[in-house]
Amino acid sequence: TEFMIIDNLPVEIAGEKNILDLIRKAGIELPTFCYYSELSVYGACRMCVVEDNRGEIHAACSTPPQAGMEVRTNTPRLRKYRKMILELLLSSHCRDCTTCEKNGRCKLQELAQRFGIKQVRFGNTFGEAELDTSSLCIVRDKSKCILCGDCVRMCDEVQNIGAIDFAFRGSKMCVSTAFDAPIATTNCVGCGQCAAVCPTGAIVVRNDTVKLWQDISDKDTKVVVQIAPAVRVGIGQELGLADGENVMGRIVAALKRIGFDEVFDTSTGADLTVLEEAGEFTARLQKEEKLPLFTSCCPAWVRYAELHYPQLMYKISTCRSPMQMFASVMKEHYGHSHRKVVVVAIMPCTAKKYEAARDEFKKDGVPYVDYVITTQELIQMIREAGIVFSEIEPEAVDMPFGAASGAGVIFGVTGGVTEAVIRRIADDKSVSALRAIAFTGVRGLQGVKEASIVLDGREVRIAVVSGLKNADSLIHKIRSGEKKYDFIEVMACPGGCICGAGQPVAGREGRNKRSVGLYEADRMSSIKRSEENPIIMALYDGLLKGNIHRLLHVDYVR
Ligand code: HC1
Ligand code: SF4
Repeated sequence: TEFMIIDNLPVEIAGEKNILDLIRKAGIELPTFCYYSELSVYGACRMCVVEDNRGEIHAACSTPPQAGMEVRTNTPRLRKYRKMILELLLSSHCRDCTTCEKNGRCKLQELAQRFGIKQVRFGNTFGEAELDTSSLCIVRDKSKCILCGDCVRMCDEVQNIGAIDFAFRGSKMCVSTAFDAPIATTNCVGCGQCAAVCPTGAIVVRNDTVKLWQDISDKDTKVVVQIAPAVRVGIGQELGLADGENVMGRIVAALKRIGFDEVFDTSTGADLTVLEEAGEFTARLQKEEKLPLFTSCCPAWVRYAELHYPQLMYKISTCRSPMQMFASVMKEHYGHSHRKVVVVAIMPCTAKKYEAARDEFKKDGVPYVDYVITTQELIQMIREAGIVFSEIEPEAVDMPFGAASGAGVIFGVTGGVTEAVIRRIADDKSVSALRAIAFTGVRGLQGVKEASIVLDGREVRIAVVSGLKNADSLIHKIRSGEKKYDFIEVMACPGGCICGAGQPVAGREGRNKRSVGLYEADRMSSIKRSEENPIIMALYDGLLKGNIHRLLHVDYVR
């Protein structure tokens, strides 16, 4: 074994790519703005500098570990250096912290506090706020950008989109779209992953809570809400509970206190999606046509396909996403209410804001989903209402849609949609078959997974991808003939919706916990298969009769 000496202590080198990872492994939280282990190393912010025993300074993120090397992470020189960097950043940064969307979650604010910055020795050079509010998903403000490039690398390296890049040089340098066009007019798909990695308020999730509060307090409006699968395991950490803990019951209770009239679970909508998608898939298998079937629940993926692979659109499932299926059912069900009915969806996702606004999902110009509120916005609403989340008693969702299967809950993690569909189409309905499905290869947070099952003697080949670059590479392999599949699940966010940009940001450990939390919720649920959900059966016998296409499907190909 090889060691490095970090602050006088030996630390074993175990395949770390750089000293930064090694230092963090040793329990020292070295500050960074521009380092994400999943992205390429940029080495621009210089906050992670360390000093070796000869007095030389190294950026820890871009220095590989060397056996016997000795470094210190906190010398007077390094502290001075870091303060200087922070002051320079602050001098060119709009500092309206108290009214900033990122207030309390901003890395620049956090590090300024941590390093005890009490004054900025340089004159302010920042200009006016430069807002781009063209997108329904995110808001950009160039005046808060610190040029770490995290958004640029995320958009290009993980999502294969490249909607933003560095422009100009020197003091004019900024992150920009091509020709500075409004972001909504570019090939941005709204996944929001740029906002998830942005350390400051330069890219934030669009906040739609102000108008929603008005509707909630309006006596003549009935406000019906659905909660997405991933939200229940993504919210606890910020509200005094454990990350990944399933806190669905508390969310329901909090929403009731805030004033929502009826509270439901999007997993119920997911059960509808499973039945429809499984039916569609088996029909295509029988006719051997329009294969592979691509899933359609992720609006960022659908947008990506529209922009880059229009010729593949006919292979995308015609199923509306669970959010949309459920919303259409709700609007139909409550349509006769004497009050105005507003449907809210609490989602881990920024792209759902855009999905809700698509023309396909409107009736007489009015969207089926009136508001999409992200997990982050819900946290803010809960705080604003003064609800002590860790102390409220959990409550159950309302009738008449108050049941969901475990299959519907696991939709929130990559592979979940696939597993839920396999449960539906598998010939063997035993408990052991259920367990075997979990081990086909569909579980796990890897970006690309493959599985295969046998249906009526035919091998069905399945791929599960998350991250749009992974999706793109897979499509290339299919085109070249290297790969062949029948069913492909695509989620834009690496790891699936649990890592949606509307959720509080999670590290690798947090993601694992969220994933475990959803599978645990499935294990605890008394209904495992979507077709066993009595609500779904009642819907097919009632409201959905003769309305299946109108309420549950969509034609993206025009
Ligand atoms: Fe998702 Fe879905 S799983 S898309 O990731 O199919 O957002 O959670 O609600 O619609 O159910 C998101 C999550 C969500 C839909 C479902
Ligand atoms: Fe939204 Fe989920 Fe798609 Fe991410 S993976 S863009 S959270 S639907």
